[in-house]
Amino acid sequence: MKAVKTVSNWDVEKVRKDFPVLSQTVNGQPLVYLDNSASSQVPQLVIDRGAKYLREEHSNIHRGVHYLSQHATTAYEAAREKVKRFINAKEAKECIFVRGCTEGVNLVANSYGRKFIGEGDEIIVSQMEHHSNIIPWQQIAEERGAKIRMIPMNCRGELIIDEYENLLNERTKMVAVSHVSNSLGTINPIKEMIATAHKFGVPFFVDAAQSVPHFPVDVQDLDADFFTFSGHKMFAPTGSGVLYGKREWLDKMPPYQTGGGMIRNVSFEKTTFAPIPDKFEAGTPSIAAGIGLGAAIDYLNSIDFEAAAAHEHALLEYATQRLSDIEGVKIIGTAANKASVLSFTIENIHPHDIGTILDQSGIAIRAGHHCAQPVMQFFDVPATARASFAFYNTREEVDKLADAVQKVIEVFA
Ligand code: C6P
Repeated sequence: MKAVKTVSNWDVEKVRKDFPVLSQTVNGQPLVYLDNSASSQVPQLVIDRGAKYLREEHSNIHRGVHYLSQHATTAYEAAREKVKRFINAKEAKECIFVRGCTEGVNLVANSYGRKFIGEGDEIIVSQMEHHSNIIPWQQIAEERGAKIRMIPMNCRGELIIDEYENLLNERTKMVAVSHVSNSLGTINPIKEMIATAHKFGVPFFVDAAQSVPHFPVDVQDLDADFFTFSGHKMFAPTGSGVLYGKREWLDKMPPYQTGGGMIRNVSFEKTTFAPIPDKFEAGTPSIAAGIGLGAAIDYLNSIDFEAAAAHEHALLEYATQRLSDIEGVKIIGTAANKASVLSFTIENIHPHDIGTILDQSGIAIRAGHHCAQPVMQFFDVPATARASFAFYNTREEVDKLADAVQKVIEVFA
């Protein structure tokens, strides 16, 4: 067996203690949580921050003159500042709070799309996108008389960059691509792809749902025009997420949803809108979740995120090797540059059966099409089993996964 490196400056046992859920047993076995791409777990610091808000600060924000409202507003806006620093946005106002990545894509597809996309225009997406980064573009394309163009991938699950360059032209109005594929784990060369789109004057939308939890990002360095991610995949509560957009775009875009909190002046003759970020944050937001997202960023700032990423990468390599050594297992997605995700199939065994049997050993993986049916069609499989790692996973857990996969094969034999 080839030697797979471990990361010496990462104390995984210490980090695991920060995540209370990891110490429980499931079906009589210690929980092995390998479904981090669906939702990651939440550290005690984030749980405590949410509880403090509910216990001591709960009230509506941006509206009240009273103590609690001002306190909650300050905490919520402090979370926005943390987001700004975490992704290195130029201004906190460029960071719009959304429910999650899906809402981020829908916001831009609808708002940008209604203003800037017209008859005969083209929107480029890739073959490995999550449905959330396909359907909103498809819908707006249909409404505006535009076309969707698709960047194909090769059999390793890597985008064919020459084909991408050939798709760009004067009709292209947006390129929308994931930073990391949720079904294959491929890390796309997003910085280079953005630079290419910009040569054609085309804005670039990054679906960062699967990158932000796994390695540091910098939206200014990437020069992304839009960049969205979900809190619940990065150690924060559900209902939190961020859409980053360059001010030059956000200022020009119309509101996506309308209602309270996003106006400057309303009369029956005419309504004018507040500047960003309020223009895109109609109604009462998920205040506790937003503050929780800020706490998750505090947590990530308190650990050595570079060492965490290196540990996770070493785990992915080790798991790839362990599973590749098992006869009958096929890895789906073998790109040279990958993060977190190990998708696989076992000859003649449905992924749902794999997932159910692994669950009996306390191992949580995801089985299905992962909301990426075009990827399944490309690899000609109905579904895959997917183990996805976070920095709190261990080599022992990978061993348990490999042993359980071997057992699945034996059960079906
Ligand atoms: N992927 C997975 O198990 P939401 O649901 O809005 O938080 O995120 C949507 C989304 C968008 N893009 C990518 C690349 C994603 O991975 C996801 C969510 C989960 O893979 C649930 S399907």
